[in-house]
Amino acid sequence: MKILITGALGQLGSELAPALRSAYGETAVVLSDIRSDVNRALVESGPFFAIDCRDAAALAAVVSRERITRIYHLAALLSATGEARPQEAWDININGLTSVLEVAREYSCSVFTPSSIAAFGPTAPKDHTPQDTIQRPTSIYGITKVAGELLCDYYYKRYNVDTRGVRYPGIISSVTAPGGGTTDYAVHIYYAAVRDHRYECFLKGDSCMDMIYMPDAIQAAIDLMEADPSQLRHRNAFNITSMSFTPEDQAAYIRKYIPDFEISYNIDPVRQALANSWPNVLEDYAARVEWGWTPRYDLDATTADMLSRIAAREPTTVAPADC
Ligand code: AKB
Repeated sequence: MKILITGALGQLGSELAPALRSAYGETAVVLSDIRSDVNRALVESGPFFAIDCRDAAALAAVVSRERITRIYHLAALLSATGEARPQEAWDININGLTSVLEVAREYSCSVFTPSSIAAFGPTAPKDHTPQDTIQRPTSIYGITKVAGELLCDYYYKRYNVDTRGVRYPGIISSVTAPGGGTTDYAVHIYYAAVRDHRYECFLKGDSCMDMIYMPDAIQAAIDLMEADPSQLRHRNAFNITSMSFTPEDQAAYIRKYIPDFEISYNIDPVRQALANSWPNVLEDYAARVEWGWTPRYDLDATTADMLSRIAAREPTTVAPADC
């Protein structure tokens, strides 16, 4: 097994890379990203190539030289950045994926591509959104995610490329901050809680969305790619969720550890509209049955772990997790 990660310096890639190295071996994971000026420690931790994923020739050269057999294609623009730069979002998300799929076809690689809760729109059922239901997203990011799911299925059916993916909820993590997403608030809130004991949220307090903690997000990416293909009725992409909550709910859990924590609201209409158009809570039965998806972290466990990790790096008044 030899793995290439695109977008390796982003929120998911920066934690997936070490997890894949510990699962498959230090030399088994090659990293790439359009940038090389961030996270120098990761860039210098092993083979790294500064590649724009839209450049299929550059990608093919690395895949061929490094004898890559699996690609985790994580490079993408997220929802809020997408609304600010829709043409660029289409270009990076769709043309990047197309070049990855073409290279995978030529060099017989399997491909993991994340989709998102953004692949659903306001006409999908809001609660317990089924695996297979109407997908009419209203954001450019969501449109690229639906098109990407279909494209991946097409490459599987037409060219037998082993494509698989999950619809990620908002990912909560403490290593690399997310950038340009709507669910980013759910990460920022923990940093602000530790630093300032207060947070000004850009979404309304009752905006409900699915979330997942990074260890579960990584486990899903590894387990799905290791799953027995004969058990997969769906491929692109599986609903998964660990928890579903509002900013008010999250603030209440933070108060268990930081009793004087305060939340206030200054609504960003663009991100509010995105959040309003997405599900409240996904139904993830297909992932559970077809490849054994079982999340470990709920909101309480996520909050305790996030606060203690951030507090370990910053001066803090966070109470111990068992108080
Ligand atoms: C975003 O908020 O854009 C992403 C997502 C839900 O895919 N975190």
